[in-house]
Amino acid sequence: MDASPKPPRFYLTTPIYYVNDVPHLGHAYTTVACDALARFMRLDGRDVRFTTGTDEHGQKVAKSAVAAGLDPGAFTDRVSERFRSLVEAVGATPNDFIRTTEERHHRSVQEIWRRLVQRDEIYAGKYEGWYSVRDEAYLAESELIRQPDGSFRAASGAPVEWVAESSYFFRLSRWQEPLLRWYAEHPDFIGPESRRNEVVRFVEGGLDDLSVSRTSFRWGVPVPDDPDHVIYVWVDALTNYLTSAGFPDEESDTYNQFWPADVHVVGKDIVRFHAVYWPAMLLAAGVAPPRRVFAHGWWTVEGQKMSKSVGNVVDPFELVKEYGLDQVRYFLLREVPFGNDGDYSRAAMIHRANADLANDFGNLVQRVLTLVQRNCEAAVPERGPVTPEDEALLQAASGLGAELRSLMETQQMHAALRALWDVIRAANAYIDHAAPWVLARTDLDRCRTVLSVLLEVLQRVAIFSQPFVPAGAAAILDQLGVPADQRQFGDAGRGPAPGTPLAAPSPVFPRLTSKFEADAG
Ligand code: ME8
Repeated sequence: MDASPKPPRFYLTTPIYYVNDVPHLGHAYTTVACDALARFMRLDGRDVRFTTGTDEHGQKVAKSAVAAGLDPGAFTDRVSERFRSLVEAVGATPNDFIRTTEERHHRSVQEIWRRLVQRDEIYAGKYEGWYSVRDEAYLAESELIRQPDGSFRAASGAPVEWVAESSYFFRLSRWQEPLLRWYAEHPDFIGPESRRNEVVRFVEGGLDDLSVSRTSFRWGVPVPDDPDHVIYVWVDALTNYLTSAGFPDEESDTYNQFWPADVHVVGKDIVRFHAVYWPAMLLAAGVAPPRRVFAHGWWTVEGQKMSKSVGNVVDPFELVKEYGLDQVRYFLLREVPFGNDGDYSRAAMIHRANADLANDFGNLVQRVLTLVQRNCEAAVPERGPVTPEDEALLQAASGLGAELRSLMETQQMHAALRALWDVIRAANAYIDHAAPWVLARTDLDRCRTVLSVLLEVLQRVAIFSQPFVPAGAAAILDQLGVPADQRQFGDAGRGPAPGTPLAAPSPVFPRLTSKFEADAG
C-alpha cells in the first residue's frame, strides 16, 4: 500500500445481496469480514462508514417473486428483512442498510444514467446474445461451457438463455486503455494479486460494449425518458455504493467525506462487475472510482458446493444459535486466509472454538484472574523489577498495534488473528514457565510482577480482539477492570492501573462439549 498517511475517514462496503433467496453462510462471511474491518478502523480512531443492503431489482428477483406468488414489492420487503436480521445475528454494525427499491437510490441511478448519456457514453441498439438470469450477466459464446447434451451453461454452472431485445449500450470498448492505465497507476486497486492478474488479462483481451437496459420485463429503475426500458440490474446495483454516500448530492458532507470508497469487499464471483464495469462507468460519468476492490474466496460445505438441491446450505442464524456469535465470527475469519477458498465443517468449527477460544484465550484469562484473586488481594498488583523474559512478552504485545494495522489495511484478517494468537500462545508459554502458583509460595513479589505483566498483555490482546470477537472481548475487558471508555486502540498503552479491584473471573469462551464431541473427533 502507498506510504502516505491515511486520511482518518474510511468507507467500506459489502455487496448488496440479491433477495431472490434467504441469507446463507456466504453472505454472513462477507458481512462478518467487513464488520471486523469496520470495527477495527473505528477502534483505531477513524471515521468509518460501513454499508450493506439488498439488491432487489432484475429478472432473477422478479422470477422468484412470481414463484412465491407475491408481487415483487411485497416479496422484496419480506426477503430484505431477512438480510437485515442477518446483520444483527452476526453482530454487524453497518452505518447504512441500503435497498435498491428506495427512492434515494432511483434518483442516484437515473442521475448516473443521465451523465453517461450527456457524455455520449450510451447509445440505443439491440442485444442479441446469451444471458444468465442466475448471474444476471451477459455472456459471450466463448465464455460458455458446452454440456454433454449440447446445451450451454455459464462458467458458474448457471443456465443461459438466448436474448434478442432492444437495448441501450454503454461504450465499454472505449474504456479498455483507460482501465489498463488505471490498474497500472493504482497497483492496489484490486486485491488479492491473483484476482488483479485475472482482471488485467480479461481487459487486455478486449472489451465489448455492454448492454445496459432490458425491455422484456418491468422490475427495475426506468431509463430516464424511455420508460419501456429498465436499467440493467448491475448498473443499478453498483450505484448503491454512491447512493449510500449521498450521491447525487455532491455538495453533501457525507459525499465529500466518504467518496471515493476505500474498499468494496466482494466475493470472487463478482470481481468483473466491480473491477471492470464499475470503474469504467464511473470514469465515463466523471466520478472518481473507488480506491480498492478486494475479492475473497468461496466457501464449500464438507467439501461440496453449497446448493439447495444438495440440501447442504448452511443457515447462519442456526450456526450462531448453535455455536455462539464470537465462535462463528472467529472461525470464519481465522480458518481461511482472506482471499482463498475455504471449507466449512462442524468438526473444523468446533476445533477452532475449543482450541483457540476456550483453551488458548479463555483459559489463560481464567488462570491469570484466579491467581490475582488468590495472591494479589483481588486487585491489579504492583510491578517490581522486570526480567528479560517479562520484557520479551511485553514487547510482543506492544508491537501488536502497528502489526495489526498494516495487516488490516490490506484485509488480512486471518493474519491479524494469527498475530494476536501468537501473543496469546507466548503468554501461555510464559505463565507455564514462570509458574506464578509456585512463586506464590516462594517469592510473592515476583509472583505479583508476573501477574502484572500478564494483565497488561491480556488487556492489550483483549482490546485488539474486539473487532473479531466483540462479546468475549468485552467480557474480558470487564473482568480486567478496563473502563468502557478506555477500550480504543489508543488506550492500549495505558496498562492496568495498580490497585484496580478485580472481581472473581467467570468463563468467557465455553468449551463446546458433549453433543459436539463426536464431531470434533
Ligand atoms: O452477487 N462463499 O448478490 P448475491 C463465499 N446482488 N461468499 C459467498 C458465497 C460462498 N459460497 N456465496 C455468496 C450479488 N457469497 C449481487 C451483488 S453488489 C453491487 C451486487 C457472498 O446475493 C459473496 O460476497 O449473489 C458474493 O460476492 C455475494 O455473497 C453474492 O451475493
